[in-house]
Amino acid sequence: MRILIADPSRTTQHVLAIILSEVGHEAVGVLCGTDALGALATDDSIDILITSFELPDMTGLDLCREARRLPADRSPLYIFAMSASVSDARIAEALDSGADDFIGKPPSRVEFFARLRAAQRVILAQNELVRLATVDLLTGLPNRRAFFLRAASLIRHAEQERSELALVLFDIDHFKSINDRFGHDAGDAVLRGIGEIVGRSGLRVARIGGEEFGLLIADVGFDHAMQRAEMLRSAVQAASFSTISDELNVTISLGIARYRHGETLSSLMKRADVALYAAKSAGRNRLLA
Ligand code: GH3
Ligand code: MG
Ligand code: MG
Ligand code: MG
Repeated sequence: MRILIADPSRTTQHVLAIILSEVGHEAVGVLCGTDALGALATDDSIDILITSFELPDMTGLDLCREARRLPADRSPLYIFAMSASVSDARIAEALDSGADDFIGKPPSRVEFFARLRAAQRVILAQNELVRLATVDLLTGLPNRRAFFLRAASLIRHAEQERSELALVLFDIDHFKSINDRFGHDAGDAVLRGIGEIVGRSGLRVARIGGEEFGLLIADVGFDHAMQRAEMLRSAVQAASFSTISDELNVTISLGIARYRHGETLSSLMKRADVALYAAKSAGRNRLLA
């Protein structure tokens, strides 16, 4: 696991990091609460925060509370509060501030390792729940819920940075007739195949409905976003999808909308959906803005 240590002493950080490395964990240290929050916000691979009660810019308890307010799309975080002075009141205060556990400073090795194993069980279970809640079972792509969480987060980002964001919606053409002619299993195989194609494209496409997909493209110019969407269209057109009995070809229609600062997600979705509808009406297998 990756562990962030917030402690005002480099020596304490170093000693803890060595103890943690003995049981295979990788630790990084920060000296204050502000740096800890920065690291947690930017590095999603950190599973555990160990914070001292005493930090130069805020208390460890404040850090616990702030860490619990990180965006909902951040991966689960387990928090140890750590203090040299141990009392029932202090332990209760730490847990009530958002810590999951409390350790003495320095921690007793045997107990600390057991508490880390307990933490690891909780983290694995939480990550599994997140996976079940955010991954589409059939295609392995992010699901509708994951798509909306990410969209909210990217709109916040676009507002803060005044940066570019584009939303693409696409839908398989005449998909009903694939089910009708070749069976529902063949339809499922095509959906899985679409999952593989978009997976290879490196784009973070989500399955937001039966045969409808969504893609958010942040921080690139609109022309570039259109090129990426067009790349998807031609990749799907070029692919052939193997079902038990047939090799099928399918196409997709895409609508793209450029985020306008201040607009809501539902307005952006609406505009992409209108463009998708226009692409269908214009003959399908095309991208329209
Ligand atoms: P259009 O080009 O206008 O999009 O035509 P279409 O036939 O794709 O559109 P329509 O919305 O009428 O049909 C979508 C079909 O997708 C209907 C539904 O049975 C099928 N579908 C939705 N989810 C699944 C799924 O998980 N598996 C399979 N096999 N079919 C699905
Ligand atoms: Mg549809
Ligand atoms: Mg349809
Ligand atoms: Mg369709």
